[in-house]
Amino acid sequence: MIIKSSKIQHMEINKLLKKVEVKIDLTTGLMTGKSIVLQKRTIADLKNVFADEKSRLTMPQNQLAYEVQLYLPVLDGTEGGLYFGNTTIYPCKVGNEYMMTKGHFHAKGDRNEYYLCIKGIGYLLLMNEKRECWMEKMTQGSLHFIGANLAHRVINAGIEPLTFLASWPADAGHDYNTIQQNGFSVRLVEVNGQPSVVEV
Ligand code: PAN
Ligand code: ZN
Repeated sequence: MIIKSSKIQHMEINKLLKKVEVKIDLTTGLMTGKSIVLQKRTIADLKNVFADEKSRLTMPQNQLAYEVQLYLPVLDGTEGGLYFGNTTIYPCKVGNEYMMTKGHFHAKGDRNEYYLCIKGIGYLLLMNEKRECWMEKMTQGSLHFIGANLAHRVINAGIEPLTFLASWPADAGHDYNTIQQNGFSVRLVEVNGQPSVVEV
């Protein structure tokens, strides 16, 4: 409907409005919307991720380690496309090692990514192709830019779930094999109740 006010013609805003597909609760990081994909990683899925494989095998194999919500509005591999997601890592240790994501390089090494911490306490572990590692502390509101050719993994070093949002190019792809075979060159373990780095 066209509303006439003085000489300017106004159009009802509803004519142009399209439904927002996804909403994010910024207090929890949870995403809602019809096109959200859910990925769950259990203890069983994390074979050879932790140093203490024996301890992992004694844990309930169906225990949830972390889960990911994904919004994938374009086809996988679309050049110029962007993806968005969240990850929640539940607090737990395997042996004395903190719960963490598998970690990966992007298959297209020059594709970058942002992580934004919503809640919890942990570390973003980064590793370059020379296997040099460094970390950034993740706390509510911390923003992390993951540059080219960096493997990335998030470690929950707290006692609450750690949730972060992420956005990355739709054609980045995920190389899990390199980390599955060689791991990162450092691990984060708990010693006397405190996080401590072990070189591998
Ligand atoms: C993230 C990760 C997510 C889970 O969306 O995929 O946090 O970690 P893993 O993929 O290492 O299991 C991302 O980095 N996408 O590129
Ligand atoms: Zn990534």
